[in-house]
Amino acid sequence: MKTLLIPIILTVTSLFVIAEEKPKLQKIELSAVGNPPGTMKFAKTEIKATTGSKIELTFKNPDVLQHNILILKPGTKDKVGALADAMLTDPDAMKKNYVPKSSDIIAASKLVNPGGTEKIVFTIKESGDYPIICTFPGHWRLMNGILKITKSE
Ligand SMILES: [Cu+2]
Repeated sequence: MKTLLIPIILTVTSLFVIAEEKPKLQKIELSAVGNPPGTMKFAKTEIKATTGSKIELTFKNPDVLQHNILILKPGTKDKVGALADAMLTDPDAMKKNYVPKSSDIIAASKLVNPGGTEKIVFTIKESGDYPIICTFPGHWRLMNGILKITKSE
């Protein structure tokens, strides 16, 4: 009897753990400024999420220009921005969606056409201020913001 009970207890316990750890999806949103056209800014300078569970960021582009959206490691905005500027001389830049190659990039969208929407999904483990930039040539200095990550409860 005792040998039968142990597997049953283990099964019940593991089911409970699965239910507990089922990650919730954090849905957040950010738009480019569409009015006035060509402003080259995000509609908010700061958006928020927490550590641990998946973040689904919806990026909307109501502007007349193409834009993308990148999430960077804290403190790397200028560094990745400089790499974006350097892409002006890269004949494949368009094919790469103007996303430079860098280990400081946590997530990046495709180039989003006027009126378009893109979703990026990523997870962040540590709290901090994560820069958000558009790396279309010349945009990042104006088109930037912060994803503020705090510890999940
Ligand atoms: Cu842009």
